Amino acid sequence: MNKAPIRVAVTGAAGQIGYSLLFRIASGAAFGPDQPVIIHLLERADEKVMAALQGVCMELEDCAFPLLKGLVPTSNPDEGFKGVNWALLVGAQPRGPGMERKDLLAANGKIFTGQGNAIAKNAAADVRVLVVGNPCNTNALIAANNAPGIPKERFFAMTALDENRAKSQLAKKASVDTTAVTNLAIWGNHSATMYPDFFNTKINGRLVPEVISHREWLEKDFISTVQQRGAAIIKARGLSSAASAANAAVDTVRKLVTPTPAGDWFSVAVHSDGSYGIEKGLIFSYPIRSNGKDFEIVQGVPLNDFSKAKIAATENELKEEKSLVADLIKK
Ligand code: NAX
Repeated sequence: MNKAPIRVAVTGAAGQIGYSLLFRIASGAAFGPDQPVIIHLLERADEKVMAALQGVCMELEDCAFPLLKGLVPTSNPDEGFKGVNWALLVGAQPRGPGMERKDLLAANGKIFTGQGNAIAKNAAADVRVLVVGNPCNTNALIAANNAPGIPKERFFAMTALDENRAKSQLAKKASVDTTAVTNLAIWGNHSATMYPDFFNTKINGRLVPEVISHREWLEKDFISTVQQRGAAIIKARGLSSAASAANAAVDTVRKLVTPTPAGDWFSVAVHSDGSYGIEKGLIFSYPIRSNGKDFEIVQGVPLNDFSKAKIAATENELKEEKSLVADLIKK
């Protein structure tokens, strides 16, 4: 094992997603089985929270993970992001029952301006940032616009949980393994407007509408099940998704640092370059491919009128969120 350790910051490290995510990172699930890691655990400067964070660190130590080369628990963003190659921004105020994401914008805007700044000041030159904390697209937009010197293409927001949820629903309906489902793009915002494009998704290499003939189920039940899954889990558990969200963060990192299998794509929200007519600069989920280092937005995916209308709706929501945080976005 000759690789030098990379530094990975996780914010909200004492929270429920953190409690799953940190152990998966330390085990090698995200960055690979031969990649040592030093984990920076950033939390709020609150006595109780910092005590809980110490407990998490003790448990991480007690796993004796071979790849874990250091822990940096802190409430100081400068220390939290010092020299980090990846920053996973999980910490935010989670959505509770009945709370709309727009209510969260104001509360979270401040966190992400500060963290964008601290990342720009302290992180390694190759830093990449994945925002999980909701509303994650707009939080990523705020962080990216407050991190001078870091290319905006290095900021991502997580839609892999939506992709995984959609894959599972389709696999269940078609009675196939989830691995049979490929080319599933989530378009737009990680919110109830997000569009899981089943028209271009494949099951064992065949387009979904050829395999699942129940069109009404696809256009209505499938889409709304995926869109409302987060709310359904809050209702059932009394808490928002945690282990599945951590798993999706691991999937996102792994897919960005690993070449995408030929012909396939995956979902993550990235800085829009105007592809598919989406407003430039929005953090928008697209079909993405990676060569293990850089990513590209897959071009030429056919979109019918149904898809175009859904994508326009989610784009409009992101434009609206952007307008609500306009004062936090530097020109
Ligand atoms: P928790 O409330 O369990 O944990 C959040 C943690 O963040 C807390 O420990 C809190 O002290 C910490 N925190 C708050 N402000 C901070 C700051 N400025 N710096 C560092 N730490 C800070 O929430 P959890 O269930 O872990 O969820 C975290 C975020 O993920 C929420 O915003 C949630 O809405 C979001 N999610 C995003 C998903 C996605 O697919 N993008 C899905 C799951 C989840 O809902």
